[in-house]
Formats: sequence, C-alpha cells, structure tokens
Amino acid sequence: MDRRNKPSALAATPALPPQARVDLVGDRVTAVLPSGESVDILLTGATVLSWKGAVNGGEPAERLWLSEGAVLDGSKAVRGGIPVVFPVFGQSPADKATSKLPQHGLARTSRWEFLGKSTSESEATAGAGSSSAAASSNGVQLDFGLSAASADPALKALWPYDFALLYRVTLEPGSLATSVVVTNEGDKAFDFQVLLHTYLRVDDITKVGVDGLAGAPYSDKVEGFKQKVQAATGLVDITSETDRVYVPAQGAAQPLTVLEGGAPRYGVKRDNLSDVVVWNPWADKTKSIGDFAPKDGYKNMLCVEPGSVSSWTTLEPGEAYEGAQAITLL
Ligand code: TA6
Repeated sequence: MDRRNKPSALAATPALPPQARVDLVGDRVTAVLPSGESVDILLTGATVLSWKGAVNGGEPAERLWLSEGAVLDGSKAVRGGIPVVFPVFGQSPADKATSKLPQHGLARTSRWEFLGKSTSESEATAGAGSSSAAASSNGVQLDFGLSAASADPALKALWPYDFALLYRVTLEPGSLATSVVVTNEGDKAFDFQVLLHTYLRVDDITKVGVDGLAGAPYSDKVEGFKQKVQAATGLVDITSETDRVYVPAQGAAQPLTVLEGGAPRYGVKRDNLSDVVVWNPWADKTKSIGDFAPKDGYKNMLCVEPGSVSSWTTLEPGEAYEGAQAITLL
C-alpha cells in the first residue's frame, strides 16, 4: 500500500572519515590512525615512547629508538623516544636560577596531564608542528599539560617559577610533530632553555649522515665544548662519540635530512628552535650509561634534537613562547 506523505528518505548524512582511536590506559596514551600508524606516550615527561608505521603483515616499523633498559615507572627520565628538556639543557650553569635542577631540567621527570585530543586550529603552530593540518586530515593531535602546580614538588622547589607547558603531539600519516608552548603564569620573569631530545631509529649508524648543517658553527662537548665549524660541504657523519650543539646560520628555517646509505630517511623541520644537538654516545660511552641497552644499541640510534639551548630565552610575566619540530618519513 502506498502510504501518503511517506517521509522522504533521510538524506544520507555523509559518513565521517575514519577517525583515530585514542586510549588512556594507566599512564600511557596511545593513538592509532585509520592508516594503522600509531604513537605511544608516557605521562612521565609526556615522553613519546614509540612512533610506528602501519601493520603490513609483519611487525610495524618503529621510527624512534627506546632503550631496552628504559625505566618507565616514572622514577627517572626515559632513555629514548622524545624526552622534553625544560627549563635547562645539560648541566645548568652555577649562576642561573636553574642551577639546582638536575641535568636537562624538570619536565622530563614530572608527571604530565593528558588534556585530550585537540582539533582546534592553532595559528601559532602553523609552522613545523601545524595543528591545522591534523585538524583537517585524518591525523590526531594529543595535548599534554604541566604547570608549576602539577610539577614534581621537589623539583619545583629547586626552580620556583610559575610556568605552564602545553605539549602537543600531532600524528599524521607519514609524520610526527611535537610542539611546546611555555607560558609565564607568574609575576617574575624567568630564563629558560627548551629542547626536544629525539632519539631516531636507524639501521646502521655507520651508514647515516645528516644534511643541513654544512658550514654551521657548533660546540663540541666531546672536546670540552670547543667551538668548531662544520665542513662547508657534505654531511655530518657519525664515526665515534658525537655530542654537538649546532647553531646553523639559517636558524630554525634550515631543514634537516637524515640519510641512511645515501637515501633520505627522515626530514626534520623546526619552528623557533634555532639550535640542533646531534648525539650518539658510541661504544665506550654507552658502557657508562646504566639504562642504555643493548650496549651496542648506539648502532641503531641517532639523537637529532631541535632546541633553543645556545642561549637563554627570557619570558616576562604573561608572555608565551612556542617551539616545534615536525619529523617526516622520506
Ligand atoms: O643531548 C645530548 C646530551 O646532552 C648528551 O651530552 C648526553 O648527556 C645526553 O644528552 C643524554 O643525557 P641524559 O641526561 O639523558 O643521560
């Protein structure tokens, strides 16, 4: 029977594109894209532990290096992944307010709060860690927060400033971006340094080179912070313990490429992080790093660390600073 006024078929609402799956289990946040790529973040230090490719039959490709001896119970900084270094890089100078903090500061050993997925567009990260792209593609943005109130009280007592950090991890097919916003919430200015201590995974360090640092001045920690200049042509290759803070003339605008066997493997773009630390401990140094395992793991990692560490940034009350990196698979 033909019923009168039969409602027209509901307009087929366009199906939403497949969405990322995000889970918070204990102190781990995991996100999996429809493409199968995934990221795993520990609330201690908002440390990205893992960035994996899609599962294509076998084991998904891991793009970050994480020590098999990494301590993940929050009792110490994570050896590997992407530790967040703030408010000081390395051992603090004695004449700075950070002088009582441990090496690399307090952010990487504090427990951060997961603030959730964000889809808002952010002009501030229109550069390397552009969030608008993820908001429009089938990527995902995960936000983490740390403030003076939530930081480890023992560490906070060593650096009594009202800071707030917002760390955004943006996973998209073929790329991982991380950005950090530092805000001065107090009434006293403070000086800080910040760095994203990325441990990239490689197959054979002896076949790896870094492009984009030719001609750049650097401080060589292996030789007592001696000031040197990188050769004007060619790649930075790693043939022994390497621990350098590069200050490229082009600053953050200089893109970096990590090649392996002559083929581009990772691209690193930076936003407002003008310095680049390149670190590989090599065979002897790993013996003295208790949580570095396996001891020959230096063959499979290279730290390429965007940072603002060759000088200090001063934040006046109410001011904010943002720095970001975007790592792409080439
Ligand atoms: O980023 C390079 C570096 O400063 C090296 O000198 C080495 O100390 C590395 O960081 C690891 O530092 P950590 O405190 O994590 O052992």
